[in-house]
Amino acid sequence: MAQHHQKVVLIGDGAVGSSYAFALMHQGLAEELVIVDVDKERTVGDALDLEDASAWTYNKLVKSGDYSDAKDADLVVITAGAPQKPGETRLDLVDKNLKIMQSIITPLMESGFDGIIVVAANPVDILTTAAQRFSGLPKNRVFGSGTSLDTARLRVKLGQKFGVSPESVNAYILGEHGDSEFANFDEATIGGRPLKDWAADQNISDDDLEDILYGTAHKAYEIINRKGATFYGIGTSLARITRAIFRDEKVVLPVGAHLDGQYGLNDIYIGTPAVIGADGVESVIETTLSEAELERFHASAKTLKEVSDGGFA
Ligand code: 6V0
Repeated sequence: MAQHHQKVVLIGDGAVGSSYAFALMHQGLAEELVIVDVDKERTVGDALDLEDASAWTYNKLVKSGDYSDAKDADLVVITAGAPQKPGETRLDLVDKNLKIMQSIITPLMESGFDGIIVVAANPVDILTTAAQRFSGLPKNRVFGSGTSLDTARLRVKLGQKFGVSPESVNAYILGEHGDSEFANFDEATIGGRPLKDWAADQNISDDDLEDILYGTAHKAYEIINRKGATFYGIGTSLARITRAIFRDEKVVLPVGAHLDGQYGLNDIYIGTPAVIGADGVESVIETTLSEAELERFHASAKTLKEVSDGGFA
């Protein structure tokens, strides 16, 4: 594919944003990275720090900037927001972060920006809906990190349990990025063989798998209780998504995509596998789910709808 100057504007230079910036540098994923935050001094400091890293990694332009820099950006990644405090669920953050989202999207669109927006700030599915509605950009060009981090966590746990690389595990977390998420254990495979067959061979019961799901969904709390925030995992997931867009990979990744009838769900951003390429979400994969899994998907969507209908009514 012919390369043009690929430019990212990162909005939110906190723990998640700076981890993403660092991952981006190391993977040589963008020609230009502009960092925007209400804390301007921090972005200047981070750009200087990352500039030092560029000497040993890839020669890229990193700078502190503002919304006018988004005019010709290909991708805007939004990690700005109040983070989860110990004891707070992601949904508790909704009001605070909706206001922040509005204050970001207005100047972003005034700049003339016409690229792709990826949202990671929480509650991510709700804020992705807000980013799309406030921006008016096509739904395939606004999407969320969704269950990408959760799926990574699940694959790591299953890989450890079954003694295989996480890369060989074809399992997904679907639904809300939050407490109502679920795994497609009934349909998941490892090396093309049903995960449930692997489990039967190794005397791993459905309850054990549910424990793995619980551990996956609650891993954020485990990390937050110890170090106050989680950032390397999501920073790397965002870099993976960026690679898929910039290299037009058309790779299937779990993201927060807009559903339009898939799984019997309408007008909602929620975690599902999707094909990611230069146009953003190029298609949503309606992965096969068992009846029980589909019920969990609908319950998760209901939880989100209640919050987003309240927030946007
Ligand atoms: P942080 O370290 O407090 O950084 C947030 C940054 O946002 C700070 O630098 C703020 O100055 C900045 N900010 C706040 N308001 C604005 C604004 N109006 N415009 C521009 N910048 C602003 O938080 P952290 O980086 O830890 O988390 C950021 C967000 O990511 C939170 O909402 C987290 O809950 C969320 N996460 C999402 C994950 C996911 O899987 N999607 C995973 C982890 C965290």
